[in-house]
Amino acid sequence: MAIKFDLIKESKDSKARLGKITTPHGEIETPIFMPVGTRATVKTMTPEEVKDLGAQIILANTYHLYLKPGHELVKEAGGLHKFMNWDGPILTDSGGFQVFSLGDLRKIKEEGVEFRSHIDGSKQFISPEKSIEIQNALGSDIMMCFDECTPYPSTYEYAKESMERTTRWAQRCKEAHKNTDKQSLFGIVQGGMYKDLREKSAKDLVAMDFPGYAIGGVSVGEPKEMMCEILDFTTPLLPKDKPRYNMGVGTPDYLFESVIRGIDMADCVMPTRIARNGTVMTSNGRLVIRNAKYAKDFGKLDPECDCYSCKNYSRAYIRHLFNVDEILGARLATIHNLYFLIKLMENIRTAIKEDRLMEYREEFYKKYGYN
Ligand code: PRF
Ligand code: ZN
Repeated sequence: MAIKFDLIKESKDSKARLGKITTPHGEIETPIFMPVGTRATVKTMTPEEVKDLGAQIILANTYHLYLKPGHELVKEAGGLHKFMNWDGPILTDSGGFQVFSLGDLRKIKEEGVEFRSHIDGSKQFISPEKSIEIQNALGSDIMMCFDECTPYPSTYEYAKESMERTTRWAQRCKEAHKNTDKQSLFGIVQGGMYKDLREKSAKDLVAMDFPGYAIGGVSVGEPKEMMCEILDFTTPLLPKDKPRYNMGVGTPDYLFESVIRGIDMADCVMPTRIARNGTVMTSNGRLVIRNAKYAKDFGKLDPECDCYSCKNYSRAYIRHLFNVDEILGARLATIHNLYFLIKLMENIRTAIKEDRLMEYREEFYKKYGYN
């Protein structure tokens, strides 16, 4: 097996866990937040900077790298780690989610998904086997099964057919995956908002014995309480001794709610995306740096933060950069937002260690302005 998961501690007052994932490119402490580097770059950051922020693993996307520059080129470069100069662990999403986000541009068949490239409109086809071929060429440490993220809302009949196809695709992914000693393939539980479908999906995937499991198809527009209910129901169906991943989740409240329900890994484009629009997360909630009220604010983005941006630059300076469209503004805001979530997860791990996660959550929510 290419990865090893050590369960270090289970909380008494929630389902939160502390763990360690050992990959061929290093160790990951869980629960972990994974910055997103869709096209083999965490936008605006060098890999050295990403590492210095404390990131232990990054995510890249099969779909985007398949279209450009092509997985064969990345393979020729010596794999994704070498191509992008990131020597830490990498997780690749399968392309399923990205292809399904194309809406009218795609057609689902048993064999795979036919779609038109969002770049040049060319006709493309990704099957479970193709997704694995691409991810094998990229050489990521953790690969994901090719799945359908069932939309919300969906009828029971649609969610059932979609989940059953995802399970058949998972079997095909497993059979297509040859590089098992260097790359670990995770299964993805689907089933929409229907508990019996979630149960069937989890049971069938667990029988296939994947080295880790994602809970897919949540945080897709449903109310937060519904995601929590699905997580509450689904995590106990998954093996304790394997990592669990909530895909595409990254607001502080969703991270807390996932971790207390037994989730070990999460990723999201949110921190890097909102940074480029000039929005930063602080211990007192979100702040839009372009706002006129920061014109002469010579304090830090977040008074409690000690990231590179907060140590060296003021709100007034960063606001100025955004107002004159200087790219350093996006870089400094990205550094801050990634650091904020990486630090939050570090604090969450410490709180689990010290048996005070629920208290820490209350304290954080009150200050951040949730509820
Ligand atoms: N499947 C895949 N990637 C994803 C999702 C999914 O269901 C989600 C939904 N939260 C985000 N990213 N393959
Ligand atoms: Zn900061």
